[in-house]
Amino acid sequence: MKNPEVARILYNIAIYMEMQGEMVFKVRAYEKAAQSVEALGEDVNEIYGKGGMKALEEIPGVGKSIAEKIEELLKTGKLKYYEALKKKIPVDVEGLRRIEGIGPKTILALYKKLKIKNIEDLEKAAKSGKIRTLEGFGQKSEENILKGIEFMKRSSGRYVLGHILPLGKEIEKRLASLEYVKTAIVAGSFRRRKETIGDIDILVVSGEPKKVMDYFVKMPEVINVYGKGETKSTVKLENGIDVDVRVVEEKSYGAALNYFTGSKDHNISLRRIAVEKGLKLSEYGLFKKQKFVGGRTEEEVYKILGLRYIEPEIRENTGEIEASKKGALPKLIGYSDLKGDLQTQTSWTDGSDTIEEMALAAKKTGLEYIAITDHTKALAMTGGLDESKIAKQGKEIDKVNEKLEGIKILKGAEVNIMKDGHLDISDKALSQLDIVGAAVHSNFNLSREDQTKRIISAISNEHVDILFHPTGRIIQKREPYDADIQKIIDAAKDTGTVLEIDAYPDRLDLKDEHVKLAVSSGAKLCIDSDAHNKNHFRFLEFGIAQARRGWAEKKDVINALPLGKMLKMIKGE
Ligand code: DGT
Ligand code: CA
Ligand code: CA
Ligand code: ZN
Repeated sequence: MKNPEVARILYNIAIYMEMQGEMVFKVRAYEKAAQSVEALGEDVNEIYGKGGMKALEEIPGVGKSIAEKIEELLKTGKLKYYEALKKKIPVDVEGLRRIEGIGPKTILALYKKLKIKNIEDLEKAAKSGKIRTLEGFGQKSEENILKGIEFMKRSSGRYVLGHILPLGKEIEKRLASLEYVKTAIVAGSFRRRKETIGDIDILVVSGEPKKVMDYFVKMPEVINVYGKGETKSTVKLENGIDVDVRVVEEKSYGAALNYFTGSKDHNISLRRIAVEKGLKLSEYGLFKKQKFVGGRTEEEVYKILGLRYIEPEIRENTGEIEASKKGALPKLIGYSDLKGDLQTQTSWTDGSDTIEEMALAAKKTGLEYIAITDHTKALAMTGGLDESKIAKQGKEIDKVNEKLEGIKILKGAEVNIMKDGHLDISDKALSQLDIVGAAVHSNFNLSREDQTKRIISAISNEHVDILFHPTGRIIQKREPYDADIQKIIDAAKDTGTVLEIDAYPDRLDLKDEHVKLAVSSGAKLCIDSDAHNKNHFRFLEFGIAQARRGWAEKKDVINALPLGKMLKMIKGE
């Protein structure tokens, strides 16, 4: 059993526990452990193989009892405790949970009263008007359920990039290391770092395609072979995703990589330019009549077409080709340009690790500073801090700062924007902090006008430095709240508030198009991991990818600045 499956079972146990009215801290313990396992850079089997139970207990958020459960899963592929839960309440908790607004308590009520076991049952019941008759539900909640089901259907069949990236890179590495393979690279939407991907497209250069095909269809993750050809095969992996592989000749590598990276619309525009120049562009190369004129590298393809090289993340046919022609492409922020991280949570609230552990992990990632931004009191379920706890945490941060070298810890908070736009922490307490991030965590369903006003009113508070996860969407789970993003961007610029790209894999909020709007409006951005444990700093890569997709440059991102300059910028000095 691999990490995603172990994490999935731990998440499901948390849902069952919450359904049964278990204590909040127990439920959170399973969630934290699940998050941790999901974010591990290493295979949990290897961790266990090398260090046994002890090594399992060293995973952030994993204590003895959860470690024992993981051990049972790894050893037997099953968990008696989980099987018993499923038997007692035989519902598809995972599926139902994916529908917005459906929590564990609702799942239980729907099962007890209407025998609803899965999404199909739920849709039927909602369509026939049965839900509105239940106590605590109304016509509005019935409509919301149907909307939620619609949304889920539209997004299914795609995978969150951050969940697939480690596996894609691992397969790429494996293929590249074969002695008969010259190059192996994942192309497609994966290479463009789109927030969700439909499948994994791999391009291989090899003189022995047959051997590549044999190896590929026999990889341990493969559960189905749709087709195996001489130079092209497609398989399904155990986690459900499809993988295409194609072997090409060295001479066509650039053209093929360009073609299979896409996007399709970008390709179509390139082909048009080729035609205008009397050429033909295909995945085999650039041709004049029948004669090959180039295609060994992507750089060569763009050059012959009279273009500057275009980074994969912006190949969406949204102006990059014109910009390239004019020599006006942005110089995208690089994957190692960040100096700090301005949103992290610790075990003071819903994170798993201490301030010191987080700081050390950040330092190891190569960062120079982090802000500790635990939740505040209105988010009671996370144990949010009040003014006195914030002050207490500040003292603790002073102590850790004295002890550690090479990393600076900033005092911060993730304060809640209340329904009317005021904050749940006093101005006086906020004035003591280095970094104040404000965020919406409630009342997602206000009208567009009220939501916009609420957010603008919050960021107009002089103490607020950053608007965290500005639209609140969760990929494949929750739509962004309805707000006028351009107005918010303008207000952010006017008030000197920074807009966050939250790098958490299923947030990536701002979206790429919002980033582009923010950049062209002159608002400042930051890219934060939203880390809830020490392994989460690697999420920053996904946030950087999102920033690049939105054409952001280093100068647009405040945490690409060294500490002193960043603080000056954020405090408007
Ligand atoms: P996905 O998998 O839905 O996230 O998106 P992509 O972009 O990876 O699309 P996919 O896997 O269908 O195809 C990979 C690339 O192959 C795509 O980005 C561009 C190229 N391609 C696929 N179909 C066509 C086509 O009909 N015309 C052109 N010009 N290129 C295509
Ligand atoms: Ca693809
Ligand atoms: Ca494909
Ligand atoms: Zn938040």
